[in-house]
Amino acid sequence: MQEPTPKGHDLIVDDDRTSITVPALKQAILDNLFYVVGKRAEVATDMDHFMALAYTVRDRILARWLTTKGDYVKHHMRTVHYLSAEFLMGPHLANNILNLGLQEAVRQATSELDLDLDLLIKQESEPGLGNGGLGRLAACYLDSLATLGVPAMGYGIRYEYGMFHQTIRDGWQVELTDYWLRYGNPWEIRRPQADVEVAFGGHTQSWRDPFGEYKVQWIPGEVVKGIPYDTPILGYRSGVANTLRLWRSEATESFYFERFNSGDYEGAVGAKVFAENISKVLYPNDEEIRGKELRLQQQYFFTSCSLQDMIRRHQNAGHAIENFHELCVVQLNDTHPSIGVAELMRLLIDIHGLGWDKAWEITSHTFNYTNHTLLPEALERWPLPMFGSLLPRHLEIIYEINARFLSALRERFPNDEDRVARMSLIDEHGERYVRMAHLACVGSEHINGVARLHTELLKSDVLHDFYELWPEKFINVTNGVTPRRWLAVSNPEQTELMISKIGQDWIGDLDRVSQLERYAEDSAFRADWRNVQYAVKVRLTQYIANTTGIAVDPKSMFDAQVKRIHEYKRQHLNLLYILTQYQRLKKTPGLEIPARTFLFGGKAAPGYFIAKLIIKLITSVAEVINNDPEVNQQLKVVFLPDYNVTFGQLVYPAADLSEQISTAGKEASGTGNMKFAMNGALTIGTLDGANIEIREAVGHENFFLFGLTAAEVAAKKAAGYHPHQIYESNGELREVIDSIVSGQFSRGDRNLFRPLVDGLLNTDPYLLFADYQSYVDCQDQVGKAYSDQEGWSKMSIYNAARMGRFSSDRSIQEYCRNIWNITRFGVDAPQAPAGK
Ligand code: GLS
Repeated sequence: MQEPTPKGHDLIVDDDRTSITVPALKQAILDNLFYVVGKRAEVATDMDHFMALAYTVRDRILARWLTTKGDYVKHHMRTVHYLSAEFLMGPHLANNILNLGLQEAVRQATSELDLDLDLLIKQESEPGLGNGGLGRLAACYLDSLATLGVPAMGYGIRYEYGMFHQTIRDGWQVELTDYWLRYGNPWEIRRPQADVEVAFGGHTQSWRDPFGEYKVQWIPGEVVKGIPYDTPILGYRSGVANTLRLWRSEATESFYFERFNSGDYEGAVGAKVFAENISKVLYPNDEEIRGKELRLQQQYFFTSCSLQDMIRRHQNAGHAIENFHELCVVQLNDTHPSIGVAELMRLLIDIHGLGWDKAWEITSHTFNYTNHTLLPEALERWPLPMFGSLLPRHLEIIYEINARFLSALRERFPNDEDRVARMSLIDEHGERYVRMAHLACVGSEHINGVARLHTELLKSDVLHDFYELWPEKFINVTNGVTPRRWLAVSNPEQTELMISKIGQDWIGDLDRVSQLERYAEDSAFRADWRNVQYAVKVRLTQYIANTTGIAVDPKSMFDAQVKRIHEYKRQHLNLLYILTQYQRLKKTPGLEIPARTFLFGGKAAPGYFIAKLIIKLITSVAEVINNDPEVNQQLKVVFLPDYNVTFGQLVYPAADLSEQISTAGKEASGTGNMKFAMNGALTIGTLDGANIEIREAVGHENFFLFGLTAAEVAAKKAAGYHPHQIYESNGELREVIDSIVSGQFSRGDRNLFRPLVDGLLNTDPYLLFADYQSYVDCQDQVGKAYSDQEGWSKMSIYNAARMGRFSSDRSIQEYCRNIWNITRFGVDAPQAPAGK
């Protein structure tokens, strides 16, 4: 079906209905409660009131949204399309209220209605449509794009079930389904008139047309429908609202009824199940692929929907298909949507009748590819037979792209068949695979890593051959995070203190946070800073008591490691230090160390046994330590279940110390490291990912550095690494390892943690033992530094004041300038009404 072209948008203005005065807001909440939710105030639940408030806020976004859309079309603006299998948006309400500038008005309106705004905000179930950093980065980027007024659209999948919920039973992770849509989603608008069809399977037919042109037709085995659901993404006080368009898969009536009517009832139901399955559930694996067919179906489904939609909108706006790449730019968020390269070729050639060369010119000037990981297990490859039976036409196109690419390569590097084999889009070593990262590299204008070290390692290692061929394609864009959600929304106490000294411009322009620096030397300000941090810690303390029953002391140092559980992130290195301290305290009761609360949070992929065992070890160590009166005044260990965006908003502001302790060369960037430091936490970390740049920005003296560098890690591995020797020679480490093996933390069971310990003793692929002593020494330094509260506060303020560079606004400006060639933004954007 045709989506109507926007018209009449200039007529839409803020009217009486969407006024932002307190009386109007109150009336709107009551109206929405009655007319949309269908409840009277006397019987309405907190959830009903949340819904009424969310609709009230959404009503105030709509005019901006429709106007923005209309303006982009009217002014023929080059538009970024951010294609991502994951968007980890987190709850919208508080963020939208902030971005609209309605914090005070909404607080007053709700309070006059006897409603507790904070309680209503907590009702929102978060759209957890992502695993971790990659999906959350996409969400931060959408916020910045709208804030900067960049014409942009996010495209992804509307998973019916998002990231699983984690509970802990008997110390183990247990996964529960995430029914995030149970109560409905007040932010999205279903747009069935803009549906598209996506084909799978079947076969192709080819022929020569009367002019001798080679033509191909794909006769699919299945066709499904993609229905878009649109969510407005409002910029911070910019008056701009971009669109996040997520696709849901449904059965096409024609396919379904044809089979039904011909008596093939099972086939009809099967087709429906096939269709609906595609957008059913998010794969809960971060940085790992398993060659699952459904995942390829998901990737092709949303990529095809999005490209068809882009072409349709381009043509509806009156533009010729030949100019597609001039107005449309696509950013591939990792390799997940990289099938788009072959799909755009198919659409341009088979559907829009262009020749190969013109289609390739358009395609190779449309796409850009962001790589997000160096882990070899995350480089996507699809077994050729599976790929060919699901996407037969795309395989043909990929063969053709490959043939042309390899022949150019042979010309450039004659007699270098090893290089040709390494770079081919098809992996021919043993079982044959399609290499998606290679498809993305060949089809993209730019390729970027997400931190300086990461980009350098892409160039020197993972994508070295492509770098040698096309050095000009490689660019670094260090990640950033939005200070709106990660400071202004999540840390109102610190925000208020900052505003009292340096005003509020930094929320929209984080470079201005540097004005805070001069207060680091002001002892009265430092006292205020500490008071604020204490209040925030009390908030988290209450949450911990309510969710885990564990009493922690807000005066103790909050030492936090929250992120996915993964061996390379080394939560177990953190544990080795905790156990070292435990042994020391047991040997020397009364040992003077500052009290510390070790906070862990994070989910393990359901099939990742060692990661799950690490969780079990954390919870087991916690049980022993927290119940040991000899140590539990100085040490506490807490595993906080179900770590997600909502919960991150509680943890980042409350941490004193941020653990960023991955093996150097493994964490592409990290973004949690930025959220912590912005909130005034100090970092203990390796020279990995963005840690390196954070350390440079905040000053070496305000960062706790330890461990091997990426180059040293590589050299050590190459020289032959023997963890067992380190175990033999390091007394403290040996005692710690022996205590785990002895069953001390597993109720006498000596086998429970054996797989973990044996892995460390025998191979230790992430070099925990090599970094152990350096980490322990550094942690001891942290302890000493914390004892000097004045000194610590100074370092904390310097951290917060020097994080301007890590705003996602800076990253997006770099993408605009260096990758997307978008310079005109914000120009025609309508302005938000003044006032708070
Ligand atoms: C990741 C990396 O592991 C993170 O270091 C990075 O910050 C993030 C966003 O670029 O991407 N890659 C991935 O597959 N999951 C991630 O979190």
